Amino acid sequence: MNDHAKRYVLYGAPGSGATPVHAALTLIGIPIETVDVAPWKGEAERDKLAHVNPMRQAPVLVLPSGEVITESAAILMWLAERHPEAALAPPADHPLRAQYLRWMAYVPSSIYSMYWVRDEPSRLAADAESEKVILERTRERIAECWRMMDAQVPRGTPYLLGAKLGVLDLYVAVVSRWTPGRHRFYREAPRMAEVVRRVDAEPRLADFWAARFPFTPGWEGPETA
Ligand SMILES: N[C@@H](CCC(=O)N[C@@H](CS)C(=O)NCC(=O)O)C(=O)O
Repeated sequence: MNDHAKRYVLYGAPGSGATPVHAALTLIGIPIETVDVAPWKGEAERDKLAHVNPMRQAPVLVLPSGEVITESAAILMWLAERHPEAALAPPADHPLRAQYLRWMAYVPSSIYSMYWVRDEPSRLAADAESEKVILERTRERIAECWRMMDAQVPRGTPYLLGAKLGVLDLYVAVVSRWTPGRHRFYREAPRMAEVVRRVDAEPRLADFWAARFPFTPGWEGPETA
């Protein structure tokens, strides 16, 4: 067996949906090989994923056995389940298990799915004017979905599901950095704002963030979005 075959291989460029997966693997302590593909940049990049994911989307995690897992939430939940020692999710009998599953399904279905539309609105819109409307409305829909989630998530703990940083926190911390950006997110989702700031500042992830999704000037997005 060569080295490549023995390792986890994660497809997805820095800042993509591969980022929360990579952060979870970092907390678990699993070394991986990364393949930086940015499928939102066009057909040529998407084609680089076709051999592992016919949807030509990232993230894709290829296990040492060769098995392929796609779908960010599924990968995160699977990793948390396979590594209970890392305490990245409430176990099956935990009182917050239902809320964990609820929000892990909500983020990709209600929010992440909007970026397929946004990244290339011409896939749905017939002309430039319609594309503009789609971009405005999906931005507002994303903000509204964060607002609705924020009003319903558990409160009073450092992280969304208790005292420990878990995969839901990683997922929200990364996806909330996409359009309309963190400033808008902080206004719409004050409870989750406290949590994502804690995730940004997590010492075990400091090197990871610096390497894979740095906090460079302007990283929080436009103040007025
Ligand atoms: N349901 C997928 C969505 C993945 C997704 O949309 N990924 C983006 C990159 S962050 C992508 O590959 N976009 C390519 C495209 O728009 O066709 C998941 O949760 O993993």
